[in-house]
Amino acid sequence: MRCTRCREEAWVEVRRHNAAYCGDCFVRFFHDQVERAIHHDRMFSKEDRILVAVSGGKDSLALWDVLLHLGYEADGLYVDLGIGEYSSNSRRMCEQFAAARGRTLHISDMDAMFGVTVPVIAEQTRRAPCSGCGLAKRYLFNREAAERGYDVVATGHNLDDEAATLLGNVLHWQSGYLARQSPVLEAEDAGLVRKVKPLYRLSEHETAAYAVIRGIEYVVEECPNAVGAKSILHKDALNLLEQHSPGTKQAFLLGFLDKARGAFASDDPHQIRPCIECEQPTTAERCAFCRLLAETRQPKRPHRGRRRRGRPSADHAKPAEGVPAVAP
Ligand code: Q46
Ligand code: ZN
Repeated sequence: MRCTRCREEAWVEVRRHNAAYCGDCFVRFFHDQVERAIHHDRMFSKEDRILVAVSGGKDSLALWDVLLHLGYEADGLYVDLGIGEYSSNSRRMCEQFAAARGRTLHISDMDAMFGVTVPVIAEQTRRAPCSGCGLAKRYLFNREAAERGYDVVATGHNLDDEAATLLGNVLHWQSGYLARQSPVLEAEDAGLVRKVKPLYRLSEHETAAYAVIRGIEYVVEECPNAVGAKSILHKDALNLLEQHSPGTKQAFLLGFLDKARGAFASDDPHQIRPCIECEQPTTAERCAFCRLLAETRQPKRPHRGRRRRGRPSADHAKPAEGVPAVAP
């Protein structure tokens, strides 16, 4: 197989574009796709300060790498969730990445800040770990970005993540989540920071190939709580369709964004006000994160085999989709 651009030996095939690239041309293709997303969706400009939510995984570190390469002003934020060895390994990867490039990495350590970790929240509240984890990440991404004066938070959601989330939301007709599924979530109210997903046009396979070609070291192990996540089943289903018909995932996602998303837009008036405890924006008196902390700190109730609540998301620095940046 030859590179579509320079006719050298091709390393990476991009079947949905009917193309294949050598290492150098693939990196160019990847950068072009990210630039295209940034401009097409007016995500940010060279003047903006960008905070990249990094998990130590391939997607978020690849994203940080591309943004720096393209000349954007991008720092990192790592949220230490306290999930044993997985958290310590992924934190180390982020620290190494930042140190090698001389960039700032902010760290939000849940244990140090609030005296709780994701396993403790799950244990005390009987929620599924990903439920508390997703809520904590959404809260901390916004709060850290707002307090540190960043204009935008960028997450490493890729085409596979977005298409799988869309499939899950369509299967259950989650109209509220469908309305909010977008590569850009505007900061509609004071205290909220814009959220963007510059990798939404690139597949998981492509971000992995980019990380390898660019020599980015990342954590390969998955979070132990990701086992059995519905999002993995949805990804498998879409991969099967993609195998038979390359371009299915992209057509599904981009078609939805272009033709269908508007149909779910709601004009529900919601009033945002500061949480009475932490002053972060919320639609309730006390924000969802403060309520979660209170629930966690209550004396433990006996476990009566109650079903765990909540749904998982696919990557540690990628909160479950469609859920408001600040839950009511
Ligand atoms: S880090 Fe957190 Fe993920 Fe682990 S606990 Fe679940 S949401 S799986 S993406
Ligand atoms: Zn609060």
